[in-house]
Amino acid sequence: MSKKLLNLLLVFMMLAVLVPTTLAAPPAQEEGQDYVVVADDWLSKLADKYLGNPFAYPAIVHYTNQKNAEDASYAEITDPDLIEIGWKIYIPSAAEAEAYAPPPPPAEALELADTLYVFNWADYIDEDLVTDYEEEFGVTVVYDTFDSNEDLLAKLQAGATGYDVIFPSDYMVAQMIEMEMLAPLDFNNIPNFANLHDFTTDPSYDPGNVYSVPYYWGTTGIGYHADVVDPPPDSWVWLFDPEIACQYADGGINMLDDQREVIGAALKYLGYSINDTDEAHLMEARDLLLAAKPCWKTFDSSGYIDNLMIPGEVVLAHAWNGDVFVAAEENEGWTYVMPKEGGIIWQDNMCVPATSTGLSKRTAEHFINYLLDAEVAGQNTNYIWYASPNKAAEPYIEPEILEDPAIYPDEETMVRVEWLEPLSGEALAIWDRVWTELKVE
Ligand code: N2P
Repeated sequence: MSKKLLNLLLVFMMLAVLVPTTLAAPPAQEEGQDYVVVADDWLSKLADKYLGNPFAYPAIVHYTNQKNAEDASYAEITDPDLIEIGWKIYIPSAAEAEAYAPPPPPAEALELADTLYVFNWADYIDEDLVTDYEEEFGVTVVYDTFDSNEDLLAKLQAGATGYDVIFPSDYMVAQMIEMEMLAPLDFNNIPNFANLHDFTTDPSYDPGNVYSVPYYWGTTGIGYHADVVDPPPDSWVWLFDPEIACQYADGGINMLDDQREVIGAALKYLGYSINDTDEAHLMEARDLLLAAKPCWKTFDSSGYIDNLMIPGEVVLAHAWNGDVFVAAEENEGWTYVMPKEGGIIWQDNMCVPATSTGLSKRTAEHFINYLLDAEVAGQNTNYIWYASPNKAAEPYIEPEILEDPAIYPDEETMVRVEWLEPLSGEALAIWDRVWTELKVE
């Protein structure tokens, strides 16, 4: 054999050894198994098949660097060039691939104002929720309270223009819409609106909820301490008939510092509508109120819960239902009744004043959305004891609250209650006059 031929044979023999190695296909990939990378092209075939399609089965190809045991860690392959011969590749099973949750894309940074100015009724939020909001979103909440819808309106009209979220009741929403004081809301920023009960949305005071989102609803009636007020009241006579009311003058009677509530209750007691504008009826109500006034201790709608909590301070109160139950947590014995003549039903709302714009308005809507979160709204209800319009919150609300007909009124009570309507012009002037007389006398 010539030397040439021998060389050729040697080359063939070498090829015979090498070819099966270099041209070998990757092994049939069985799921849930490790494979050691033995050749570059084997690897690149695998990579071609699985990389670049990271979320499709069996896409999660993991590797571990076997050469450096200390550094042996599994990770999703993102770059086949990083992998070398000798590394171990793991192909997950179908179930593993399915269970694999890709990390969520980074949340789009939410830009919010540094400070949010909130104007609400007193004792009408679990303050921990405000603190939680501040901590979670890095917004400082400046929180002020008002006594009544008229107080809220007067303060805004007097130039308190810095507020971003306000909480007017039904009729005041209608009035503020009419006065162009509210901003239309961007519901893209309030997806939790979907959590609300249908019967609380699209109200007559703001058809289509263009400007308002329901916050809480309730009734106005009489709170009494059962240890002292016996028999239990069932009528407004307990507050308006001096013969009865003055028996409790020493124990203490509190009236709400709220003209629509006080005059409305007197009209109801007299058998008229809470929205009556007949001057003779209003004079009758004025006389009734003036005669009963000496029996009362205070007009207070912001601090009265605290007084109800102090034994011996107050025993009878013209009251919003939830407040009485908050007081009862501290001073057992307080309970609430809707007088047989009927009373007032209301729904309070979250609105953005027209003066809040840009990032402030965006942040106001973000805060409104936060308060509509099911868990947040549930926690809030358990704290303030008012009926929540939030259907999704119900699993988080104490059954004791959900099942209490004094908080979620039964049908028999619902037929006796009336909604307030906005007043204007001459009618409003008479109401204002009656109220002023009552307060200054
Ligand atoms: C809570 C006030 C309830 C608001 N203290 C009545 N509209």
